Amino acid sequence: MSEKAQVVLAMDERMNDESEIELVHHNSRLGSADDDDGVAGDRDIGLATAEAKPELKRPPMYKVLLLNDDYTPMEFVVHILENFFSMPREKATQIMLVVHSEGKAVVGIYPRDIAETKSEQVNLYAQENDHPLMSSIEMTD
Ligand code: TYC
Repeated sequence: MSEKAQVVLAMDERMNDESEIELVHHNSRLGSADDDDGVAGDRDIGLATAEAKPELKRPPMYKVLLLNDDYTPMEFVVHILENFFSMPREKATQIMLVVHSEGKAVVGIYPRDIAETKSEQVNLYAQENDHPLMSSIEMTD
């Protein structure tokens, strides 16, 4: 039986770089046989590992807002909502009217990269079509 301490690190798909491994020291177990707990020979070497609970955080989500203006045709806004936000025509029309009367509306909620990309795509597409329509993003509370 070696006196050297050996640590068995176990990582699985639930763990990430910030996951912690908790070391549990077993006293007076030297010479114990391998057991069937899935950690090879932990009792042989006096150390076993217990996985700390992986702390999985959901990514922060961002709202994509559509802003009103006086010039973009309503039909163009409906087209945007159908094609960039996969809304059926009826819902797209309702949301367009909310933006028109309230000044803005949330048209989708996504992880940051996706929200940024959607908003940029909408702004670019509106610009290419010579409409002043703008969207922006905002972190959810
Ligand atoms: N206010 C615009 C009009 O009267 C319509 C409009 C709706 C523009 C929604 C932008 O995000 C918008 N033609």
